[in-house]
Amino acid sequence: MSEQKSSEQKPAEYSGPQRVFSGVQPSGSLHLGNYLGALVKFVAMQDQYPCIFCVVDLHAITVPQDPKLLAAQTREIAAAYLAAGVDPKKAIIFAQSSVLAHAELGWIFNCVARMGWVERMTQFKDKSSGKDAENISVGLFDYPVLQAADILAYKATHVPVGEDQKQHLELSRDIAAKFNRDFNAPGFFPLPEPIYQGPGARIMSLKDGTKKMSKSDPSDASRINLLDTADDIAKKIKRATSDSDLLPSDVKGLAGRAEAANLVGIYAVLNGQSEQDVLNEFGGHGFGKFKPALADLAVAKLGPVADTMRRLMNDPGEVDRVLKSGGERANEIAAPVMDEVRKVIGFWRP
Ligand code: AQP
Repeated sequence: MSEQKSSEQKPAEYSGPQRVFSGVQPSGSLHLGNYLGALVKFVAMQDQYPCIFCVVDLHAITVPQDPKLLAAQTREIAAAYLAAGVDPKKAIIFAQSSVLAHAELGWIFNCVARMGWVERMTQFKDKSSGKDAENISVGLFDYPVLQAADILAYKATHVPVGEDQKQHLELSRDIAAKFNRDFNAPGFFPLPEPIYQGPGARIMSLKDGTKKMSKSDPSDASRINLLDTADDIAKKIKRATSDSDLLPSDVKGLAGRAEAANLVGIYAVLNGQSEQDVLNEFGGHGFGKFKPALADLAVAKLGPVADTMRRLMNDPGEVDRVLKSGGERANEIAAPVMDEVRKVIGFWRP
């Protein structure tokens, strides 16, 4: 793929400030994968970089959403950011549709990205497979191009995401590089670096250790939702697919045991340990001992997050204030970038 060679370029020529951008869709209940793959990482980054965390409602409408629920879903994601520990004094939290730059730059990038690049996105292929292809929105196909605009409207340099977003981030880099080249503007956009290393980057379904935990999985038993009760969490972990072997005492013994590896991985991330530490404690024991310990740990860690989310959702005033002020701050960063973009492209200006 010749164009994608640009993914290997380093943003060495870019001399602007380092900045983090990421987002979560208000398209359903957040789950443990979103929490460990994204939210926990956001909190870790807010002390290192200027951070912008978006609730990506323009992405959510690529599939039908109930207009009566969408604003509440947006508040719910913002509440999850706050409950997970994102501090609105440090990081900007806002709704994507409140900053027009996303849509405008998304259109411009539609004219930079190549059909072949977008057609290769495997997430679209997965999401559209088995569905009536004629009836899928153009937006669902185009989603990764808007994602590039989300990041680059702020000239963001780092993007904490789960591993499922790797290919989309490569596309963002390709679009940035092609824009810089096509408009003879070297270093105008940075080539954003994905940050998905580390524990929690890929949490798998509780029902199938080869599939990622996902909001859109029809089985609610496949995921732990952030707002699940303690009882729900315990039941889901008890019924999670496992095998009849004992846990190994060495991580190498998890090879070929996708479900066991996933449950041990979840325990390790929630407890801030390595998988080996977990096996030092539970190796040689069966799931009858391990699953209740995992359930207790998950309830202890997620319970306070869910309580804070419920409190914030019952008082939307606080979340609305955060989103409003975040939208204004985000716009202050994006507006001058868009002025420069229009100039670089050569649009008419008074
Ligand atoms: N299973 C996962 N493990 C680790 N990280 C994950 N993320 C999602 N699933 C996992 C990360 O969560 C962030 C927000 O994702 P999103 O809501 O914008 O959309 P998504 O990636 O499409 O999440 P879902 O749950 O899988 O939704 P559906 O089912 O609608 O596709 C991203 O950083 C993502 O990497």
